[in-house]
Amino acid sequence: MANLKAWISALVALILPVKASTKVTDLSTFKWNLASTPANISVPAKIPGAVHLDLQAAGIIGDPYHGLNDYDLRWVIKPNWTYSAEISKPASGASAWLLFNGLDTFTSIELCGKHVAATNNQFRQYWFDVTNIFKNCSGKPTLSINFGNAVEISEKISKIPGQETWPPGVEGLFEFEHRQFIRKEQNDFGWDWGPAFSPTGTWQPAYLVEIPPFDVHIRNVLVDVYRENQVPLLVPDQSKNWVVNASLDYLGSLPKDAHLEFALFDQKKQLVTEGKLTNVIQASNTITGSTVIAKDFVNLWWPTGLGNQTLYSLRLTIAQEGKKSISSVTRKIGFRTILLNQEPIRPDQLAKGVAPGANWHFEINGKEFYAKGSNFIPPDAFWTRVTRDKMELLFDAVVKGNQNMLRVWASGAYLPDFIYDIADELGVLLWSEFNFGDALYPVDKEFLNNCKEEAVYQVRRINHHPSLALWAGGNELENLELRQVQGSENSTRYFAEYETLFLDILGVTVFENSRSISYTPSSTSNGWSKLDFSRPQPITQRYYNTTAGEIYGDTDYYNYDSTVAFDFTRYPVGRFSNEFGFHSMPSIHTWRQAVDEKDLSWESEVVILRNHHPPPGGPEKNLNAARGGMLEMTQAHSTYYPIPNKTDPAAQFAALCLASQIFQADYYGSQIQFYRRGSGMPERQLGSLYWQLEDIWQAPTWAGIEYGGRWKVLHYRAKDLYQNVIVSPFYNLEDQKLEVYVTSDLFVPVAGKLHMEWYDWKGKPLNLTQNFPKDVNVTVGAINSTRIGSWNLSDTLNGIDLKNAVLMMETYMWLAELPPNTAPTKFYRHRNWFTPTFLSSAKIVDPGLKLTHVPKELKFVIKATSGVAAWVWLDYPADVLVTFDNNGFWVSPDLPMIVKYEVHEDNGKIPWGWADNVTVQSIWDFTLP
Ligand code: BMA
Repeated sequence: MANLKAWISALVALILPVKASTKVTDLSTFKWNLASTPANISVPAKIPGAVHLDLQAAGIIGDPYHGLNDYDLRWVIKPNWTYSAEISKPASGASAWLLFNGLDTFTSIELCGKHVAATNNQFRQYWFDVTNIFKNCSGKPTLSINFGNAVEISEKISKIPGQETWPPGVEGLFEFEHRQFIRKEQNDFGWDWGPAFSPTGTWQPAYLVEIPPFDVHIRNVLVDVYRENQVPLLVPDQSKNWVVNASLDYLGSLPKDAHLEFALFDQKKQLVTEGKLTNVIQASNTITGSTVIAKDFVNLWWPTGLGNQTLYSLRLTIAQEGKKSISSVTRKIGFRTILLNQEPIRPDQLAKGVAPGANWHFEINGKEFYAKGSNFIPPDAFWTRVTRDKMELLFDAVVKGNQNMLRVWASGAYLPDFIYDIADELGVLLWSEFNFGDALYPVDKEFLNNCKEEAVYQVRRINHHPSLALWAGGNELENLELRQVQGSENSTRYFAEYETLFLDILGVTVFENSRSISYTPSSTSNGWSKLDFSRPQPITQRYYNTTAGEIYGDTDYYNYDSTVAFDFTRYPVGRFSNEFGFHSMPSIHTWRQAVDEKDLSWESEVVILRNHHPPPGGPEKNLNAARGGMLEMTQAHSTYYPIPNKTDPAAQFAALCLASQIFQADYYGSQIQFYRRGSGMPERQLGSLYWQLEDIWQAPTWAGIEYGGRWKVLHYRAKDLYQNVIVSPFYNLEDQKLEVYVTSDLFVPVAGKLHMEWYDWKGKPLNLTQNFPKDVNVTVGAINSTRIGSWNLSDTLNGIDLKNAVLMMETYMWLAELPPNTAPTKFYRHRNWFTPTFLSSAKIVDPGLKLTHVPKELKFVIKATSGVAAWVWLDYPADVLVTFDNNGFWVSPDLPMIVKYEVHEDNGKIPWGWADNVTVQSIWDFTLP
């Protein structure tokens, strides 16, 4: 019987010509070997992978993140490394292609002993027709990819006669020099928060593609969703229908009469609409078409906190009239407009008190909103360790932290699609950047062509994600880099070169491919001064041509003189803050992942040398520089808080790490409140993105989330201050004037009460002789702030010891414009605290903290039994990852704090009894031995 079946199907196959289809084989499925002749090493390997990780897996090197391996493993990148595998031979009749989505960075590729190609850009997709090589290949085909030493190659390129040079200091030098000459993740050569491994390997998937005649393989997809008549950088008309423009890049060849079909499905997989795309054009292995979708057919996509994250699946099919489909592909899309509005301040804005100048804020679906978030850096030096699970955990922390936008910083890498997918689903806007930063770049033809290819691939790949908020050309180019060459001998040339790369190449690439996304050449800038869409490159930058009294652009702010950290009169007044910060230590638990027990000390050279701020400035260890950065932290926390002085060395180290985190959180908190208050000030400030969300490794950095996922005090403080409605004190140290503001970023006004109470440190209410309001009725307009009052503290606290006074402020608000006879259901409560002196000199007392675990309700209850507790910190053991819904808070005896928790499973195991090892402390504990 079985034989008969086989015989029949063989006969059918003979009679009916069955259409062969494209076969894609993931190159990871072959058995790879990694070898270096000079190093005399040959080990099993992985693709995608990295040389360091393969050597670690084979036991040749230890954990690259351990101790000072950042320096000690430098030999690894010296020799060339070859990945090789025997791969399968394609079926005859098909054309065969090698397709690489990411090679890091300099390779020479061979197949069957024949040279295929050389590559030199980590961020390009490469594809090679290897049909003929296979045809002439006798025996088993071996594919080998030889990786060169990027540090050495970049140096050679820098020495090419006639190569561009810049004045000293223009290239931000971290560890290895010359990163601006090569298209490799710039922080691979070191950064002030990371190591310099210069990783190498196939960092993205790679494929063998076999394509039969008249078939294709789609290698990249552009989908652009915009409102009819929409022009990038200008306010789109929300009453218009949607245009969906799709463009598929393919390998193989298409018949001339091929067309494009589409089908749009909602999240329940129900068909919304389908049809043929119109205006179909075929050119250079790309097929493009578009359609109009009626605006009422679809729901909008919104960022988290502002609405639903409605996604649709768009299936695109290349088909031929009367015949079967040739190939099809699906992308998740969302319907939204996102604009970076840099238009001049309008008369109606001026009438509302907005200072003249230009706007610089984002608008989602036609609405201004307050962007709350931080800066995203590469979450690992080795990208193949960045898993979906880890990124889901990180983005969960972003959303729980009340952040709606991340800036994907410019000198790392373009994010893989799975991270954009997570952002699409959770509603986290990703301001994305081309990977150029803290340097000026060459503009020779080859370099520009290379950048163009990179930009075309990345812009087209990423554009369909509704989370994509912006493309920026690079990091700190206008506010830092050009500033350094401005007025120099070759100033005009440097500015012209800058415009060539960042406007003519990168800007034009965005505009050629996308009508939906705004572009700005530099992360921090004064914005454009003119747009002229009759030119392919419409932007004229304002640069430094500013008028006194007017406000433009976004700001960044770093000041390592911590003595002025809380002087808010020094913070920049701009339309948006895209960077600000100060470094802090990770917790002792995270340190333990990377350093030996004996090194758990502030004085340990291992700990000190893992501090890269200020950067070592070269490949050698630089203890002096590193000590400088450590001292900044010491000075900061010892100025403002009691100095830990514990006898047990590990306890002392843990306390110092925590002290540095408390300063960091306090400092960022002060700035976040200042920027948010700006939404109701003449600057009409509409964004706060602090530096930086997360860590690349275990070290002192600006991060709010440690490597491994543990939240620092900062992430909790930012979560608290990124709530919709907050109450904030602003104390002017010079004239002792205290002002209190309530700020809201809701789209509609809120009303309610503010309760304020002065206590002494024991928690006893103070009897003020002067009038100070206890309960105030408050209303705050949509995305606005309201000043509650202004008091001179020496008058208000007349006769009271300033060191023994604490002010508690609490809002209790609801939506102001409810329909008649409707009771509010949602309340906006926020508690905040103020002390007229720094805690280092305040008369703090033992607050008598009591911690109770209520396992059934997944919560802890914290009581302060004998005084006000400042900066209460719940700590948990190393072998588990826990996040609390609040931490780093203050508690007074009148109101216990309830803290809910979530345990994040690691390998499905939660250590039994972890909660018994949770501890509670406050700033008071620093005073204990
Ligand atoms: C800015 C950023 C980063 C840097 C950070 C901390 O310069 O753009 O380049 O890591 O500050 O110094």
